[in-house]
Formats: sequence, C-alpha cells, structure tokens
Amino acid sequence: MIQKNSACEEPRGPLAELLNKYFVSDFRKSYVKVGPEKVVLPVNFVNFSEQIDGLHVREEDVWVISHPKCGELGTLALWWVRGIRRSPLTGKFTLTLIQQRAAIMSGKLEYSTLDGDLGQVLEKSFTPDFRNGYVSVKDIVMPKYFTKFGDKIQNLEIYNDDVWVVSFPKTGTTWTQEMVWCIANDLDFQAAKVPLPERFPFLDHSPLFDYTDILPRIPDLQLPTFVLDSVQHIADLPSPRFIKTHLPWSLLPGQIRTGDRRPKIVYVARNAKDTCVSYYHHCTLMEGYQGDFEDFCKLFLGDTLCFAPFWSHVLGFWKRRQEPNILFLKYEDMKKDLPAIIRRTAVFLGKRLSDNQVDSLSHHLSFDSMKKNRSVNYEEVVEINRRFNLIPAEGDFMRAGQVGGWKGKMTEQQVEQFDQWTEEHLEETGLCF
Ligand code: PPS
Repeated sequence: MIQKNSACEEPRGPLAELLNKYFVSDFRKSYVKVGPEKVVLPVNFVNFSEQIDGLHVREEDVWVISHPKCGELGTLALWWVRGIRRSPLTGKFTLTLIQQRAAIMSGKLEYSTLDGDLGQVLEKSFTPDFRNGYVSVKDIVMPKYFTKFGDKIQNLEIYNDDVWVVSFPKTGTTWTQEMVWCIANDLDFQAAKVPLPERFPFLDHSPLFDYTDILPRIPDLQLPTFVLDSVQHIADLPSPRFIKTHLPWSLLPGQIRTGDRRPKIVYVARNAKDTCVSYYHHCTLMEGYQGDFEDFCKLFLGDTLCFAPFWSHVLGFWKRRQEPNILFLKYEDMKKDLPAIIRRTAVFLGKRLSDNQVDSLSHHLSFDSMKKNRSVNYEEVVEINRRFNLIPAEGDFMRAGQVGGWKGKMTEQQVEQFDQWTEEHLEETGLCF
C-alpha cells in the first residue's frame, strides 16, 4: 500500500537504464520507485497515489493481491484479504488474511475449526442430536454437516428465471417468500395452500439437520427429500424455481457470484436486536439450542452462529442493491407500509397488480393471517420435533412479528453493545434501521 506523501524517487543505475531504454512507450514515459519498499511503478502512478491512499475500504471487501503473472507461485502467494484497516495514528494498513488462494483456485471450499471461547460455547450449548459441531468456511460459521453439501452448492446450475429469497435467519424470510411467491404466481391463493417449504424450498436446509444417525433409531420419522437432501431436491426442480437461502453472498453458487447467471434475488434485512431475539427463540424451538439468552447475545455479537458474520451478510447485498436482478428490502419497511413493498416487489418481478390485489395480498400477508396459516407457520415441524422428542421446547414460529420487541428482552448493557456494534458496521454505508 502506498501511503500519502510517501517518497517517490527516480530509479537509477544500469538496470534502471535498461528499463527506460526497452520498456517505455507512448503510454508509459518512465518509472518511479515508491514508498519505503521502493516499489517500481510507471510514473503515471503518481497521479493516482492520493486517490488510492484515500480509497474507502470496507470490511466486507474481498481483495486478491498478487505479483503480476506469477502463475503457480502466485497461487501460493495470493491471499484472500478479509479486512483492511488504516490506523489513524500510524497511517499504516493492516490486512486480515483469511486463507490461501490455493484453495480457491482448486474450486473446492476449505474448512477450518472454530477457534476461541465463543467457538467452545457454541459447541457446548448448541450440538443437538442432529448437529455434531461447526466449521468455518470462507470465514462463515456453518454446521459440520455443511461440508457434505458445500461444493455441490457452489456448482449448482442456476437459471435466469430462478427467483431467490436470500436473508440472514429471522429477518422476515418466510414473510418475503410468501409475498414473492404469491406475486409471481398471480395471487393463486388456492395453490398457496401447498406448504411453503415445498413451493419455495430452502437450499441450505439439509446442512442444518443431519438425520443420518437418527433415522435408523426412529423408523416412523418419514422425511421428504427437501429435508434430507435439499440441494439435490432443488437441482432436480423444474423451472421456474423458487429458492430460499440464508447463505451470504460469498457462499452463493458460483454462477451467481460470477454474474454468469442473473436470477432475481430478493434480499431482506432486519435490525440486529430484533433479529437476535428472534434467532434465539428459533434456535431454542427449532434447532435445539440449550444455552441462555445472555450467551446467545454474546454468540450473536461475536459472529459465532450459523450464517454469521451478520453485518457482512447484510452489507454483501446492500452494496449490490443497484444491480437490476437484486431487490433489497427491510423488515421494518414491510411493517411500516406493506402495500408499498408489495408494489415495489411486483415491479421488480415484472408483474402488475391492481389496488384490489394489493389489498387482498396485504391481508393474506398480515401477521395474524400468517400465524393461522398452516402452510407457512411451520406448526407441523414444531409438532414433529415434539412428537419424536427431537426438540421438546414449546413455542410458535410466528412468535411476535414486531419491530422493537427486543425492548422487553435485552438488558441496558446488551442494548448498548448492539447499538455500538451496529453503528460501527453501518458507518458510511448509507444503511440504517
Ligand atoms: S427463518 O426461520 O430464518 O426463515 O425465519 P424468518 O422467516 O426469517 O423470520 C421469522 C420472523 O419473522 C416474523 N414474521 C412476521 N412478522 C410480521 N408479519 C408477518 N406476516 C410475519 N411472518 C413472519 C416471525 O414472527 C419471526 O419474528 P419474531 O420476532 O420471532 O416474531
């Protein structure tokens, strides 16, 4: 990295003479040596050094840094850079490295174990019968069972007419799925009686629940393919497919990330405090979390829960929100003015809705109506978990459906921590909740 005011000097000596003799042209007049490392660069670099120096760097950026044309050697020398921070005191840059480029070049995901105290809390309080631990992949926390599906997800064939709903867990995914499905299917409320997980399957469902050891023990437990192998199930679906995922941008199938295929993607985000409270209840009710709320907040703030880090998940889509195939929504806006969001989503999906249709869909999507609707309220899953003693907890998936429900649940200190954390991550992003 070149620092502002770093010294530039003219290269001297016989090698510099060779360079200036054989490697100058109309677009490259001469060379300079820059910075303490005396990096040789074209003289025109001087015109850009201040701009590069002042470049706004975000933590969720992913940089690949290499020496030019270094081929096989470069494969080893390249690193994924997770974060770049500039010290206000020294002006120096610090790079946070994730993993060697070699793994990325081979096209295979690379997994590592979770380190640190929070990793231990997670392993201790959140390993029910169907989850035997956690891994880190591209710096994202996933259940160990994800290792069986990860590469298959990376290589999943994508179609431009797919419709995806992408989100961090508990941010309004089900609500958004039902809205998107109904709009895309011309408000066919009769067909919408088919359970949502069948109409709009969850790509990363199977990695969350490993039933390999459970099924032989409970022969009466009959599970559909969208539960047992959700990735294959989706690969086999006819078009147009509707796909839910909680995967962040960096773990989406390769064809989406490279832009080779551009399916419609609706991303929904929610404020961190309500998401955390909702995720806590969800993990207790539907995923077998055994710890308390205090530890859960620590895990959330420490980005040590499935699909975390939270903010890079949200910002990964926020920064792509202008792309024509991406629609970025907020739970809070849906609560504030659902008809307006329905209209926006309809335009995005290329559908026209009359005022009456917007009204009837708003009614169908109201919290009270969705809470009673067995095709979207996951009552059956809660019942199965209880019946087979997989998770004995009591509660409803459609729990509170409020903005600000955290108020009765978080301590003053937790609120302060969440607010500070939010502020740090949203600074200069233009995103607010
Ligand atoms: S999941 O399991 O990750 O897919 O959960 P997700 O659907 O993202 O989030 C569930 C929360 O969304 C609330 N919800 C709604 N709120 C308002 N209106 C409607 N129609 C609605 N449908 C679902 C649901 O109650 C969960 O939030 P909490 O705060 O837990 O109530």
